[in-house]
Amino acid sequence: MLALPSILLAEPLCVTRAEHDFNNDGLVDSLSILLTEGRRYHDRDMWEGAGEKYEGRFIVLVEVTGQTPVATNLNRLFYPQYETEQPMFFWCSKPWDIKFFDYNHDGRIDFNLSQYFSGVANRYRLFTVFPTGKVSELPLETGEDGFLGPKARVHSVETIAVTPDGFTCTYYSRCFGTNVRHWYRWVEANNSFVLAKHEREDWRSEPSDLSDR
Ligand SMILES: [Ca+2]
Ligand SMILES: [Ca+2]
Repeated sequence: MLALPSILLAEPLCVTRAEHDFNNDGLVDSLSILLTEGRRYHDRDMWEGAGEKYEGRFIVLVEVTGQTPVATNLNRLFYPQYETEQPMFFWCSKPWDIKFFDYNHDGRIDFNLSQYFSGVANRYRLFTVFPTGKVSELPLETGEDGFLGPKARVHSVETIAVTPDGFTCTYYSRCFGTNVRHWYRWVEANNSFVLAKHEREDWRSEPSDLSDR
């Protein structure tokens, strides 16, 4: 059961929509995140997650030209470690786009997506889009909970950056009182990313990738 007020919508609400040619046939396809059950409202409670948001049950809908659209339950996709569907929300005070990269360099496009984690970091996962429209996670070997990345009020960012063998990201660690940068490397044999390196960055000023977007 979803631990949120369950409000049936007359029709799904579009949280964000992006275009890409997922099956490389020269025709543009699309990927949308849709709210299918829940609400759009202004959370005015005094906490770091307040603001205008969509909250409830979401799907990722991939529409590949000429094929049947494929819908994936996003609440389950983002929290696969739980037996029950977990609540999710997306801020919407300003529009945001899905950022596409090929994180594991296999020729198939991927994207990052995040959820609120704390006042200083978001929780991210990487997903890949198959030519059929299926969406699945690019897992981390030790990352049952995904990985921490930059705080942002948009839910997909360019600062989860591609490297020659994987990706890197930075977030502020309250534990260390400074920014921490992680490098993840794709291991084909394991079909997952492994943490290859991490480093503290004792920056003197507020870095740009920790500001709200
Ligand atoms: Ca296409
Ligand atoms: Ca890929």
